[in-house]
Amino acid sequence: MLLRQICKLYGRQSPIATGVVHRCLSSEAKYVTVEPDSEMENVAVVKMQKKPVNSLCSDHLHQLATTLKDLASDKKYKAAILTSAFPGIFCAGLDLLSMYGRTQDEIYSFWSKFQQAWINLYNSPLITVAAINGNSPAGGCVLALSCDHRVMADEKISIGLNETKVGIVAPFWVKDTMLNVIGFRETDRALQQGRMFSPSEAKDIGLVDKVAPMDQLMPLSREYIAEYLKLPYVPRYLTKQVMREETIKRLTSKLHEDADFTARFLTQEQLQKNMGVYVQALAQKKKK
Ligand code: CO8
Repeated sequence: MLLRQICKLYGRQSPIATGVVHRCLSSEAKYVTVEPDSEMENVAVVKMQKKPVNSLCSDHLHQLATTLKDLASDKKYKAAILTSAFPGIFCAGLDLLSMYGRTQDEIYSFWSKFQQAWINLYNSPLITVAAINGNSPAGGCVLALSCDHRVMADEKISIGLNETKVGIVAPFWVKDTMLNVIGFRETDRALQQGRMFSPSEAKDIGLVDKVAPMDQLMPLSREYIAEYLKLPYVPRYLTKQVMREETIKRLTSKLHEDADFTARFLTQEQLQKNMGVYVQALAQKKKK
């Protein structure tokens, strides 16, 4: 109802009317799969498979969070490769329709799932590699940046935090995640511009570690994991946690404030209007 009212207010067609919203409301669908790697012991392959573009709705985020939590306590696995079941798309980021035309309570709940998925990935004791086999804007880039290592396909695809272009602002912990990988100067520039990087540009600034043909993503991910498996496992992961604990604590000490701020921020009238324009432009893209 509220969504319809908002769309009416801005003279836009409701996503509910178009049927797109229902795609994100199904709680039965399996959006994340885990399989043992076919070639390497102790390695789990975690695949996102939410059609059409792996956008991160509440269910998808929740499934990612629980998968990562389960893997962390599963003695069988020491490493995970995060990738997509759809070559060409790694992950389209947060589900825009979970932020557009929603109530503060809905956004609060959605945001809490995003926080938890990020914490479980960023803080995972496993050796984590993102095999970026497709476009990776915004939340997709956050997932990749939260892994220990990134290998990106040498295709016509891009990666980056494009929030300013969507009309929103990256939260402090997303900014920190990027900052910890590429440093202040590049993060400052990339975030303000909402810049998307080609694979080679991303490699140049250290946003990804390797660029390779699509069919080399898995072998290169395994190569990195094999090197890290030679290290003593517990000291390695404790060191990883020491390196990340301040960044994680900054969020865990204010989970509620962050979700509450986001819920209020995202429901502002002007912001919703801008997001509506963006969502509409995306929907129109195909028709052109
Ligand atoms: N959410 C929901 N639906 C999406 C999203 C998304 N993020 N991205 C694409 N879709 C939908 C499209 O609307 C389209 O729907 P339909 O089939 O009904 O027309 C369908 O997916 C396919 O999209 P495309 O035709 O565009 O597919 P392409 O393969 O040509 O392109 C891309 C794929 C590159 C992923 C392209 O769709 C794209 O650029 N999407 C937008 C991505 C984006 O801007 N994401 C930002 C999300 S915001 C976020 O993650 C913020 C994190 C921090 C927020 C801070 C808040 C305070």
